[in-house]
Amino acid sequence: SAYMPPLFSLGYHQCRWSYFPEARVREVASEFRKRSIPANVMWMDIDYMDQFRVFTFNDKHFPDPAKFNADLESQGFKTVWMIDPGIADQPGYFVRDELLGLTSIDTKAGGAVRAPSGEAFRGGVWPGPCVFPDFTNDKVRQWWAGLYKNFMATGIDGVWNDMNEPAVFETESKTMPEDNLHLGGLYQSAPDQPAQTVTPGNHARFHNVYGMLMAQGTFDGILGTNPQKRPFVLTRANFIGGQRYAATWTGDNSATWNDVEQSIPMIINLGLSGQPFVGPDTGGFAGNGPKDEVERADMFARWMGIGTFFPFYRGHTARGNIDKEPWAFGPETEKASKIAIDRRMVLLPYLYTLFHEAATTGVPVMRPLFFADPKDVSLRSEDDAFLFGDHVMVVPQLMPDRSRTPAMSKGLWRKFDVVDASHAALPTIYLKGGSIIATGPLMQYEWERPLNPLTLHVALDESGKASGTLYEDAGEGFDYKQGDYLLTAYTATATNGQVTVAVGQAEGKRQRPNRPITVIIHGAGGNTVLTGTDGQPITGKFTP
Ligand code: NBV
Repeated sequence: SAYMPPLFSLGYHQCRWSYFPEARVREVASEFRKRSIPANVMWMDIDYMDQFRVFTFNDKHFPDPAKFNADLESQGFKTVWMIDPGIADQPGYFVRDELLGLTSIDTKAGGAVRAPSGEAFRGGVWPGPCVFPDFTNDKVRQWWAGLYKNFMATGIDGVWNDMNEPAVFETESKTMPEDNLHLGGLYQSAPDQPAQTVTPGNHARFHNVYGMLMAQGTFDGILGTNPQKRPFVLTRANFIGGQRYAATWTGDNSATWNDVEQSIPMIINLGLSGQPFVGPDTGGFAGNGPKDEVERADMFARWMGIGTFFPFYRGHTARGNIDKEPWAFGPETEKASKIAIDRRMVLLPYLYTLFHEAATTGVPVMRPLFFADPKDVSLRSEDDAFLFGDHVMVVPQLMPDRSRTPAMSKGLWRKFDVVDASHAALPTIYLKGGSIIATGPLMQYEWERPLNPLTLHVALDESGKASGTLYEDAGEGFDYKQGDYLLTAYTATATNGQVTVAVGQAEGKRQRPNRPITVIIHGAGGNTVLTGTDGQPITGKFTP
């Protein structure tokens, strides 16, 4: 099943191709804090490298990566850096020499993917002619994993594997020729799984798994450098099974209404295909967006607004485009974007609980609307409105110029919000009757404060009952596998105008924090707010 991601990776990520030199990254990061717009992670695209050679740093633009990472960390930012599979074919470059020098694997090509001649295959990518690690071989993956030791030692928190289809510039297919040769070797999907032997074969056979195997090698490498931490990897190419190693994004979309709209079914379909940790380039990769500036800003705000509910939430855009940070489109769009990201941060405890559900049962984080009512055929083709877990229905208005009304699930749904502000560009959200979801304090980055105070949003069903769970652990590391977690089922029961909210069941060895709770009952006649202490029943009168 899917791996449990580190909590920091569920916040908002800011990327572009590329932020450099480092002063620019620092500037963008500081701007988030100055404007009180939450953000957890800053991303380094290919221009941080020395001549696009992976595992190197450009000393003019990033002269001291360790200091740079530490400074960002002190402002509450994690950093993710890109690593591509194309290795510059330049004698003297250590990664290339090591790869071709793995002659115990193959005397002619070392650990590289081979052309039919048996020589290492050469194909052009960013650095010019490149050789490519043969990730189908376990020893090559091990060597690859080892490269992360010095790299991660600079304080890097996560790795972005791009171009791993693998992309090759000058072939007609834009990838490797199908008759290239792969080594195969031993394959173990996880340390507790038996090793299988994978026979050698041509690229046609391995093409679809190349990216996933790269992500696996990367995951193992990061884990090897710090076994106490959960690796974060983002990959462009992935395969069924890859949810154990990496988040996947949907690649190079465009800043068009079509692609805003398409991002929803794409994420839903990836979720249904077993990949829960997925998201698009929010804001659009190719292009600046519509010519008209008002429409352009509106599109950006709407994209940020749905992004709140995507499992992976990252702003990104291509080289040469206008700035696309939340404040780049003027105060109105900045306001909408801030509310969108604020919502995300407040919803983190619920989102994290959904990831726990995905990791234990396989059910996706973002779900098609028909999951709410499989008998209602009108929901089958709905792909604007969607479910964020079982309890929340998200109804966006994506096309301001067209008046499409998304279908909605029937039954009891209470319109609600988790922050005190609203904006017309943002989706309307509904809490399902019978549900309780947990939310946290608004934080600028995820580890700023513990989950305290806790807020429970409650929508009672027709019989006056509601329930919902909260999963908590350290947000990092693997102690949860030894029982260091707390899974709480909260229940609400109403009789004679009184409601009682209590802990129904709890599981796990983690101690319940001594924390205040605010309960918000979302009734048809208005909201009722009750307060108390977690672990103790909270009772009071309420407005139905
Ligand atoms: O590394 C540059 C880009 C990256 O920003 C993008 O997200 C990837 O999908 N990368 C592709 C290579 C250039 C593509 C034109």
